[in-house]
Amino acid sequence: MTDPAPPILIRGGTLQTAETSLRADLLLADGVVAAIGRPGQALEAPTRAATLDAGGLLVMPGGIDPHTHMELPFMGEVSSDDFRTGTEAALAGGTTTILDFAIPTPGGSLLDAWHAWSERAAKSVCDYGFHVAVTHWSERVADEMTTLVRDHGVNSFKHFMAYKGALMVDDGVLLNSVGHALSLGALCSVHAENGEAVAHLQRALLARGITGPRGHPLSRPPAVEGEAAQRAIAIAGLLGAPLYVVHVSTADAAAAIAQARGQGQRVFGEVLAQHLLIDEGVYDRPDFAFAAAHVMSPPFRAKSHQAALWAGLASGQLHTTATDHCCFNASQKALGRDDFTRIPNGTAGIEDRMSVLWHHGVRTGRLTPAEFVAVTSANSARIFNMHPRKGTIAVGSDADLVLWDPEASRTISARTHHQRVDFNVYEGMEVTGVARSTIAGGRLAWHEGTLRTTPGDGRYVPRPAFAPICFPGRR
Ligand code: URQ
Ligand code: ZN
Ligand code: ZN
Repeated sequence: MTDPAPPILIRGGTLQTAETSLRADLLLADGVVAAIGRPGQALEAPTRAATLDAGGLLVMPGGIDPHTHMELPFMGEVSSDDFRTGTEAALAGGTTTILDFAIPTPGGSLLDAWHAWSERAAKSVCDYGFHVAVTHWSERVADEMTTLVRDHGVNSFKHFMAYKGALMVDDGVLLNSVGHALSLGALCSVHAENGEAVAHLQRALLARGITGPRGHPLSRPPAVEGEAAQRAIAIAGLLGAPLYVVHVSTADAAAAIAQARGQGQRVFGEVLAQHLLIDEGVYDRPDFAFAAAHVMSPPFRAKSHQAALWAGLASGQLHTTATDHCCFNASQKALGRDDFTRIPNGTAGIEDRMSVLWHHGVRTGRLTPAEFVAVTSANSARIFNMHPRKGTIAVGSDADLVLWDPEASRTISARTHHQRVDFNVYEGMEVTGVARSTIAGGRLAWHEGTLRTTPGDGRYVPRPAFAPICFPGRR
């Protein structure tokens, strides 16, 4: 752990949170926000303070990416960004906290997984937390969930309804796990795809000789997600438990969430920046490497689904944006050259989420700046019980900030990105909205194109359980 950073005085910026916009100076000290100036009143700089000129810039809460997979062992490979390189890329794009996933081996210990991921994440350069995956059910799983909530700052548990034979859980596991998590004041999330249907369609496509990447979306049509989302929502509703649906990619699932919310059920939806901007046409390219680079689950969809996702974010029926950053190089994706079901699933995105959402969200009028902060930071902080430590600008909040230039432009490319992967799904996209400086834990970690990080600067963020009276799921 490096020495504490000197105080930083941020002058002349516009503070933009999910609630307000304010022209004020900001003083950071000892890793937290120490003072917020009165509008138009210059804050005095203490001795030893560094000063950052934020004239013309927005000062926003650092982005929170609630869905990443650094160095994940998956489908016979390990995702290529580790916790150092992946969090460096996060900072370069204005993200200052990630929530990754500790995933037990099949039938393995959740606690062992949490310890294994904790060791891997120790080299992070920004703050991090873990959702812990439940991949089977037993009394030991229940006991370990209890220990993780009470002693390890875990308040969220993940369930994969897809990936039959690997991570997939059945309804029985979901019922047991969601019910137990509710008693602990913990929130459950689901990867909502019907894994049995996917396996069935995969077999049928391969039997017809469809082995290329085009088979991937054909084996996971929108109905596969819509059915699973409805089923998970029904199970949570039976138990009176809240639910968080990760990487909502279809109008089908978005509608299921909106309908449940309209009936008073506490369901949250997450949208990947990639699904908002990239469509299923990428699988039509004859070039295996290009199409395989886009193999992720859920797959990219027809453009009509993108409109439903944007509408969900603007209307508040979908709540967070993430990246599911889980990248594999071309040599790794080639594992599935003769069989699309063997292509490691996943794409990168952690470095570009904020810029693509500013460019395609705020500059098009789909999102206001306040809504941008809500969906890139504040809502994840609230849903996973990190607010107001994270996701806002308040005295005592972590000094996790991004100095955002709303007018600067950059062209996205694998040739220049910091993600340790040889492909960028946004390759060549010119975006307006750039992180000029990123401050993490009070340290100037990214400034004018240069990273200033030391492995281990990032800290584990324990997230307390919800008290029963205020638990978001209780009617
Ligand atoms: O399903 C996930 O979220 C992980 C395994 C990343 N891969 C993916 O294709 N989304
Ligand atoms: Zn998933
Ligand atoms: Zn994921």
